[in-house]
Amino acid sequence: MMKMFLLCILLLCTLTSVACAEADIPFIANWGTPVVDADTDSCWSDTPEYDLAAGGSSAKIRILWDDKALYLLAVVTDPTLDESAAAPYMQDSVELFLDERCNRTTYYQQDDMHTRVSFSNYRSVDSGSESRWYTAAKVTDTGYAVECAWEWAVIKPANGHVVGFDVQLNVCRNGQRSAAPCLHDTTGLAYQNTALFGTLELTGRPDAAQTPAYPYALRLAIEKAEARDLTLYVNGSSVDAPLSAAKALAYAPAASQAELDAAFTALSDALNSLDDGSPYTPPEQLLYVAALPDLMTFADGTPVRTAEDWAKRRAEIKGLYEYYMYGYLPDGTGETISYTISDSLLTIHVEKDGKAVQLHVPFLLPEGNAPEGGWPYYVEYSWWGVSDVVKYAVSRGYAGFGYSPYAVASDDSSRTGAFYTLYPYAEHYKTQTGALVAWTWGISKIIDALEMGAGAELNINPVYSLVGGVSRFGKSVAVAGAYEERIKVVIPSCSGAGGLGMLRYSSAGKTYDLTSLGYRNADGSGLWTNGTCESWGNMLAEGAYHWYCGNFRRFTDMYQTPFDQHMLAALTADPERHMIIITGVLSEEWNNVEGQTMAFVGAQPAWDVLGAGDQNNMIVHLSGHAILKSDMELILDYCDKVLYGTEPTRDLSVMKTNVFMEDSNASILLKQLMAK
Ligand SMILES: [Ca+2]
Ligand SMILES: [Ca+2]
Ligand SMILES: [Ca+2]
Repeated sequence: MMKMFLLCILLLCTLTSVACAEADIPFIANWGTPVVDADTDSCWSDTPEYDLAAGGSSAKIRILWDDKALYLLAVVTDPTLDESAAAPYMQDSVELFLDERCNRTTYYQQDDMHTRVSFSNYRSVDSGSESRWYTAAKVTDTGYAVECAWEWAVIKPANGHVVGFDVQLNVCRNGQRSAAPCLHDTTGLAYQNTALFGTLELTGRPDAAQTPAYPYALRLAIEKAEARDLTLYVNGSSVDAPLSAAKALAYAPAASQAELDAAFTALSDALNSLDDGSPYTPPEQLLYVAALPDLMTFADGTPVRTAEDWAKRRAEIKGLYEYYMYGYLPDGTGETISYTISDSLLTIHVEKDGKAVQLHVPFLLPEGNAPEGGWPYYVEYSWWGVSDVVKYAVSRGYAGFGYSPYAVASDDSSRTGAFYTLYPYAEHYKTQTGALVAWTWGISKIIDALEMGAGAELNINPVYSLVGGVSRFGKSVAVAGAYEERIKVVIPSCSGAGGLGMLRYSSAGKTYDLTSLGYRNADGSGLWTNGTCESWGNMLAEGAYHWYCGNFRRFTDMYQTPFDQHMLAALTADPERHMIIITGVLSEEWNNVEGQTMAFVGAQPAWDVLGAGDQNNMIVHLSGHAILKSDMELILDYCDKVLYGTEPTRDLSVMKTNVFMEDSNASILLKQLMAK
């Protein structure tokens, strides 16, 4: 009998633990308001403590809440405090995950946050608003402690409220992360999937509870103000008075919430009204515009009717992108460029202001006799050397280059690499060049070297340039098309958000009939539904914001942008140039597949006004986050025709229309653009 009883208990435990994993017994946050200073207040002893341990490090985690915020205390034991890696998640740090509405979606929504703070109080935000994430940190004899506040903005919290929740400890040494234990998630994928979070129940709020005044929003605004170089602004001194008033209040124990809020508004208004001397409105002050900005209408409402008009409109649009989204490409003034060629490597030396950098670009030359003027050439962004697609181009009589952008600008928020060595990233808007443009600078240097003699030595025609890249490199190629007018054939592939995916339109959740691409789903039909697209929030988050200029992070919403990405595509339009946009569909949904078709179609009027309508093209292939060989076959047939007059063996008209433009697939917005 006893045995039977034990067996039942054992079975019950096993069953219960399975059920727990699915139903989530919530973690508990009790009611209380600590002071966020990295010291353990007495109220922390009123709430449960949870343990995290792995890789020789451990943490004791507690959570409190009040009407204004969720609070986290992590007391960490770690013998080797390390922040030598560039990526914040590779530094000793604590991460908080919250799904305020507890939707448990497999992707991040607007209410979801993922933030981090290191032992030295370096804050990073992967999702969510940095203006809601306040932290304090201190190093202790045995490790470090962090105390954090996340200001509620989405929900009105109450007893019994359950939110999605997790905490992760990043255990690091020697620039490497050796472990990342999480309170609930065991997959390490919570950064992209909120369904993996545990849950947290808010409890203990007394009926008549009063939440003390919350000073941390104001303290964050003060930090933001103090980080600015106010001498760069025409009216920099206008911040002085609201900043001093804010500092007097933010640490005053008797300050009321109304006083703190008023000081916050005054300081924020002053910061948002700083005049940097540019002709542009600060991003924070731009109005929300839901409709697509019109490509062929000047900002003052005048229509664009002629090629001359377009040249002016192009300058107007490019100025907006430089200032608000990507930053400025230096014009090369003050650079001294030389090159060396050995075997299959072009090395470009650039000196400026006493600093010197080098770019190493491997290349392959075709066999046989070059056409008059030298070989045309294809440059592909790839950190992995000369790709098979480049080799195919070489077999077709195009010199091939494998351009490695990461040496030019590191793919993280450190703003390092050859470009930033010569052009340090700083606060003035002209020095805020984002990585996509910095990578473009490397392409410019390749063309410079070919023009100044490397082309003659290698028998390459510097004018006949094709430039391609995929994914983040596809974004950079789309930008390069706008910024580097010497690129003759611009080939951005799978560029998505920040590239040629429209900002104001997302194909997420929409169903398309892909029959004409040869697709059949399990039911035998050609219907396919687009999953998640890269979100606006993702573009502004840690891991992506370095692709853009500093001003871009000041937008709160995509509807504030004074452009949309058909306007970026249109900046390539030129009687002497060509655009070939590429995207896949299956597994490419992140890239806003129909949204890229809108950029292609929406740019067409600029090509048409220049009499170059045939030079705007797009390839949609069924599957592959890549420039496929089949794409390159079409592209090179096209280039042979436009560069040398060779009749193509393939039907090039397939690049003027695609599956998303079919009547049953095109959204109303796309149909409107097609009608222009
Ligand atoms: Ca404290
Ligand atoms: Ca959510
Ligand atoms: Ca460590």
